Amino acid sequence: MVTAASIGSRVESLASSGISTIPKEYVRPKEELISIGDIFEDEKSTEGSHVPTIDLKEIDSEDIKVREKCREELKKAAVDWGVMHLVNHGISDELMDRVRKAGQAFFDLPIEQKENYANDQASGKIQGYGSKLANNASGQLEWEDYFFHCVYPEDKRDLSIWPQTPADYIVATSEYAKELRGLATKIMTILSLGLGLEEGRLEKEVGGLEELLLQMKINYYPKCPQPELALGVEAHTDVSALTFILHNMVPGLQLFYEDKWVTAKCVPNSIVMHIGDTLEILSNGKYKSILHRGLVNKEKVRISWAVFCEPPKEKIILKPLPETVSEEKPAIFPPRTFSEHIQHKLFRKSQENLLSTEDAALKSTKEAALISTDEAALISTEEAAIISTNGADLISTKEAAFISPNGAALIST
Ligand SMILES: O=C(O)CCC(=O)C(=O)O
Ligand SMILES: [Fe+2]
Repeated sequence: MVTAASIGSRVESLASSGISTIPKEYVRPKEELISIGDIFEDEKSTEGSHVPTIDLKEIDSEDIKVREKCREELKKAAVDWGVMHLVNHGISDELMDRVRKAGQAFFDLPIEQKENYANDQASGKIQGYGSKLANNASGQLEWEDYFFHCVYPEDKRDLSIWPQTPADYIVATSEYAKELRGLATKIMTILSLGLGLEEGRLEKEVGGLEELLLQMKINYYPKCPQPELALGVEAHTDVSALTFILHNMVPGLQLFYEDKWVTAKCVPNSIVMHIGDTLEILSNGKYKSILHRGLVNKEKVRISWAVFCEPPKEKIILKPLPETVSEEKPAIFPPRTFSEHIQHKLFRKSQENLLSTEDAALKSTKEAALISTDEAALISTEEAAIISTNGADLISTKEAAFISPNGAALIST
């Protein structure tokens, strides 16, 4: 029988082994399968809601009216959706192409060569080439390999673990990260003003130029012989402040909006931007961190380049900013460090995995998705280890404090 273990840990090697059915570890639970369709068909559909496209061309226009209209649209998309396609964002098509070419060329290398860059989650080496490890009894896996590394600030990068091939990888990716950092500042300026705060406030609250970390995860989704049974990335919200995503124009991203999975269109030269949990918390829920997932397909390899902008893990207490809290709108998130926030999500997920299959069958997609967190799992393997050994302790000390009304609402619906 073909199992994930018998073929090695890379999804790419599994995909190229000629199998026509996927190992059971990749098959999603029954209740989730209902919502997985053909991503190419979904992307063509003109029905229903669509992820907003925000044109940033006039973001700094001299004409106040023009500028305000542009900023208002960005703010509205952050409030309604928490995700959008950014166009005219100021990063050149040429630079984005170089980043895509470089990442693609790395993944085009033979697997043995990529293994030289393998991460080692067990020893805490989280940067590098990897695949999800089964972290629960069900052994559930995702149909992707990835490359994960810190890309900004420059003094926090470890260039020794970056791909040496192709030659342009380091130059193009560094340049792109610098440009994204500038874009993140612009976006946070507008989101600050949108909350009635001084323009530099959100930037400062997430660590400023020195402490906000940009971590890149190149998601590589091989062709899948049974795409109707698998997910490339399971449903989750990003823990970041903001996430910026490039992709190779193959559809796959879906957003859970108004109780339905909505497929993101492939918008040329755009960057997909998510509001992550960090800004959702700071804004007291005004800006949304939307659930999303990645589908795979039979015909085309999909690659996406996600850059997570994250506050420092311990230095900052994340909680709704006082200006966003009032008698009518009490704080809906208890204070936590970024690290505690991640622990909490992983803890919830591990609790979920303890449920029996019948219980699991009763769960709604929403609820399952809330608990899952891909990026979080990557960021903190040490924390996952703590959770599995000290789970019981955490139940009493942390759980009560961390169930947000948002989470509670999702559980009860
Ligand atoms: O591949 C995508 O478009 C989304 C990936 C994602 O959600 C993630 O890496 O957090
Ligand atoms: Fe994500």
